[in-house]
Amino acid sequence: MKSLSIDFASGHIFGEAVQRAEKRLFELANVFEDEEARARMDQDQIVYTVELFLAVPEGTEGGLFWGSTTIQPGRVGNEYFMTKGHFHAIRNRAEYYATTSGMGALLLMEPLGETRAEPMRPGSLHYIPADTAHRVANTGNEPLTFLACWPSDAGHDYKTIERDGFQARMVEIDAKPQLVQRKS
Ligand code: PAN
Ligand code: ZN
Repeated sequence: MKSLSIDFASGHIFGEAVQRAEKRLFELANVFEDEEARARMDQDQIVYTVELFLAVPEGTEGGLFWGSTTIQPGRVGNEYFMTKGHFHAIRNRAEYYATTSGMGALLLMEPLGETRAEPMRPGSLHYIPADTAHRVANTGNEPLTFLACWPSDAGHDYKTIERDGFQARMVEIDAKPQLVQRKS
């Protein structure tokens, strides 16, 4: 196998085969509650970066993928910068997240919408069960980096979240991160 390495201090992964993708504000329309606030911000601003090692072709049964995500500190209105979030396309595929630096919250949503948050801090390890949508918010003042490992056939269903959103959002209230449930 070609060289592949992790710097555990920073959480970044390195190697010829590592792919990199950036998500900028213009790609996150309608992700945050305050869409007008997002539209007024610098659209080229990077919200998060993903480093990916796909050991086998996507969709292969029985393999594992490895990733590292860094979310910049920031907010859209009072809502923290966060990932788009997704269910896995094959719903019964689980995943691990492990935080290397920064502070954040892992939002976990069950199929009927029940949403909880697990605090993320350096060293925290998170098991994302099957059938659970997942999204991470950076609730701190520095970049938040976490590692991820998931099955190579899991796939990503972003459409369900684009349509329905999460039932709860991580927002800053009285200078503190709080999980606010949607009024239904
Ligand atoms: C992660 C995520 C990564 C970016 O590798 O894909 O953190 O978040 P979004 O995919 O929601 O934009 C993962 O959960 N893979 O399955
Ligand atoms: Zn995932």
